[in-house]
Amino acid sequence: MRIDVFSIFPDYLEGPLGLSLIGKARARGQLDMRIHDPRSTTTDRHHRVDDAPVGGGAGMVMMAEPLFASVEAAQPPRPLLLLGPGGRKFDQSFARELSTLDGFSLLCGRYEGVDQRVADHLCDGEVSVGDYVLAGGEAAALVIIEAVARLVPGVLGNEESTLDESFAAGLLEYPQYAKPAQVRGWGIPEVLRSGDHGHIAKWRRSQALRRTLAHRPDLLTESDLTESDQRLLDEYPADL
Ligand code: JCQ
Repeated sequence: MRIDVFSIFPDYLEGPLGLSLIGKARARGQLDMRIHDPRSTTTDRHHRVDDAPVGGGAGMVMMAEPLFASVEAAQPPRPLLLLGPGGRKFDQSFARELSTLDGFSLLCGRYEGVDQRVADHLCDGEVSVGDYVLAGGEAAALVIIEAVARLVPGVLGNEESTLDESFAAGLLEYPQYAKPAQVRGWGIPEVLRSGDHGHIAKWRRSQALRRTLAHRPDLLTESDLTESDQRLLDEYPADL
């Protein structure tokens, strides 16, 4: 998969994208990630990438021409998505969609925004990672790249994790424990040490359901609770 990112702060991205899962996938050649700095394709003396808003007002707007020039020079994979709070909300299903592509590209805005002609005539869409305003699109780009990269076959190196996740799709995760059995006086639910894998699976599902009902009821409308789920919630008390 090829992912191109356009940012006037390439150093913000190069650190995290060289580490861990993504860094290793890049080193193996499974991810072709290219970071472009629009400032480097400017031809004016001052390498200008932003200017005052036409019509007046505070702050600076990213100019169209340096962004067009940078994208045209790179010939990045499409879709080219602009990051900003006004876009389509990024979620796991959006991540899954992007993970099926041969590539895609991200354009990070900064300052008070980007010349509207970039959104209208250069980008293919706008994407938001949440209802808050960042100083720039770089942190949002990292969120998207990480969520997508771990879904690309071969990148995770542990295909079971995503398998389990899709089984429990739409629910929060069940609680996990590692040894030792006692940490500062706190133990581990007995069922997990029982060796009864049927019992363990049911307990985990009941916990995932309970957590989702408590913290994210929006993920679980009443109609999604099957009869067997209802029975599990009755069978397994909150604190086993
Ligand atoms: C992304 N949720 C918030 C900030 C303007 C394109 O124009 C702008 C882009 C940004 C950076 O992105 C975000 C964001 N998802 O703030 C302002």
